[in-house]
Amino acid sequence: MNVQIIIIFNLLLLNSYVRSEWNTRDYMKREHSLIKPYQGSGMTIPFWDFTGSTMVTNNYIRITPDLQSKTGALWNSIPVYVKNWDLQVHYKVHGKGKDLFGDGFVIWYAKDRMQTGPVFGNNDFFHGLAVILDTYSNHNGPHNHQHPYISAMVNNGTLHYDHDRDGTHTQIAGCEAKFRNLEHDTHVSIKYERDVLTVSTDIENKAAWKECFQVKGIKLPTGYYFGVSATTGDLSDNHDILSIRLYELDLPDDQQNNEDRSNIVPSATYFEPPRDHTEDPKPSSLSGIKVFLLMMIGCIAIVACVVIGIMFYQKQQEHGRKRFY
Ligand SMILES: *[C@@H]1O[C@H](CO)[C@@H](O)[C@H](O)[C@H]1NC(C)=O
Ligand SMILES: [Ca+2]
Repeated sequence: MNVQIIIIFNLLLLNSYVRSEWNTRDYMKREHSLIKPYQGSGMTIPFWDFTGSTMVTNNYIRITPDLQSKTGALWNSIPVYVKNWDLQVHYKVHGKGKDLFGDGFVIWYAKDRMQTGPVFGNNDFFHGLAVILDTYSNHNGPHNHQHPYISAMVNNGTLHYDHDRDGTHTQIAGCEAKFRNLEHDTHVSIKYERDVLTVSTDIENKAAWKECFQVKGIKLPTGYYFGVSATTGDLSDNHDILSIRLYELDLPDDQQNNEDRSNIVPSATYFEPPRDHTEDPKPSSLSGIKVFLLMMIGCIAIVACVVIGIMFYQKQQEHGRKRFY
């Protein structure tokens, strides 16, 4: 490649970058967004419905308060016909609990709306996408990650979200994200572009997106609804939504744009290999150090057996020789 081509190539890249930046701003879809001031006339929010413990104030929408056994939800009332989008949610999860808090909240792109159920306040066996911001680890076993944890699940109506395992068997990807009880603003971006789902966070007060995970091969139909739901149980937190912004991503030369996606079934090509399918350890479980010590003792025992065995064998040989002569 000669220098000229490289320069032209870079200019093109820069140009498309700038353009997509502009487009991102230009194509905010008001009917799928929630920005201050929230209220229209009276207690209603234009384009949004809410249910359960959800409370609308001037500065935030509180899906659950920091009280036990609360369930709330907020649902967009207009089905989404945008095919490539970026949903940016400004949220705040906070509460009195220092070590114990929960349960978290979910950002939905789902077929059914306003249905109360066991998955963070929404129905199980849903159709669509769930991005789960789980603050409480229900699974006491050996998780290989910490909470708070962000994961995604795609469901065609047949999969059960297993709360007791924090959904590890059905998640397509996830990342740890310490988004709770922060002084500064916290944001999450859920980008769905050409069947690639990218979830990014802005929780470090840097005004920049940091990728949490990216998964290819995600098929989502059009005509579903955006929503947010949250629950508290024995443990609680305030789950607040400050804004939701939906940007249409303009993709020139996109063949998919002509494809009818209204009747496809949600699907994911790649699933994370299931993690711990093992049963929960008994309460008097072996801690890591105990397991290590037991393994050490086991190793020493094996070595000792081998050494004794060899000595015994040599003794026998000596005996044999003695007898032979
Ligand atoms: C639904 O998803 C499950 C699990 O991924 C899969 O086995 C099943 O074939 C899917 N069903 C439909 C109708 O797509
Ligand atoms: Ca959990």
